Amino acid sequence: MGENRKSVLRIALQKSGRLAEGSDQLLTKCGIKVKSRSNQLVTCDDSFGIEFLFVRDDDIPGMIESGVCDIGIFGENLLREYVSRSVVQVSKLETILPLGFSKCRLSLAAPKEFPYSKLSDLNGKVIATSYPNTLRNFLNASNIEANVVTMHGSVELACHIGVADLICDLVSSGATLYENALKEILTISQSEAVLVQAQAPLNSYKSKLVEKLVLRIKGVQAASKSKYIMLHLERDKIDQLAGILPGCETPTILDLKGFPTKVAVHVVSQEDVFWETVENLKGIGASSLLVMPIDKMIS
Ligand code: PRT
Ligand code: ZN
Repeated sequence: MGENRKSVLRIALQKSGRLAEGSDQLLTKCGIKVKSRSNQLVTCDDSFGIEFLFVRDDDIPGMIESGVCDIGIFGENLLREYVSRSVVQVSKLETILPLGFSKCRLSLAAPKEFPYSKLSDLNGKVIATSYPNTLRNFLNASNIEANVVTMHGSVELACHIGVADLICDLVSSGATLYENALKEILTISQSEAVLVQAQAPLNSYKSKLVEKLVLRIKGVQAASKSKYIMLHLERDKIDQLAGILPGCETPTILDLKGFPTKVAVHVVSQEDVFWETVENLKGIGASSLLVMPIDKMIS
């Protein structure tokens, strides 16, 4: 391990697939430039001191655990499967932060005609999945004896080709299940992209970089949920704002020249502002309403 490895934080990202775009977008919003991933295995952003490693998502947990890279972004589903691969379940990885994209769920699904009313209906059945460890854990915890068949891809075809009675696969919109005449019968776990590191501590230089990255990600996450709102309102209606706009306990109140009973209110709402909120604001007489996105939010 050379000097260079000590002074550059290495992050593993999925080369291409459902996690790649979300990871790039998040890092870009954090001011980190992810250089082209098309032909290169490794690129870097010198200004942040970070090196990117573009690999298949399945390789990322092992690379973090072995110290080939320091942190990585992949799905919680994969983390769960990786840490439950041994009977002892000793995790050497830990989630630093959930990232809020690539959301999906791991669900059991069966052909439409499969009679299902309770968990024990799964006893004696064959279930095909790419997540055998997670599934076995679930079955054990539920006292179900079923046979697990591992498939790497095209799991949704398993029932039709006679490999299994049910499948256990990732679902997001549900379109794949629908197209294959399958019905979702039970959700085993929810998943989203997560930022992961090894449990073993990083050197202080790298820890500081991770801290800096986490602070930026939290700033981006807080900003994406929040909105900056400006409006005009009768002064005696200010107290009613808190009931309509979550997180607006400390609005900035400004006098409006020529309108002694009215004020201009500037406020950050901690939640997205929907049309219903706007209509409720109009309901207490708000006018000149402006709802603006926030780029960064650091407390
Ligand atoms: O090549 P590499 O190994 O890196 O990629 P991959 O093919 O293993 O993974 P990829 O890119 O398909 O998914 C990466 C991660 O995205 C997964 O591990 C999940 O954390 C997350 N994710 C989010 C999903 C989905 N949504 C998803 N819908 N991963 C897979 N799917 C598949 C699912 O397996 C099924 O085939 O999409 C289909 C279902 O989608 P719907 O929308 O029809 O329900
Ligand atoms: Zn993969």
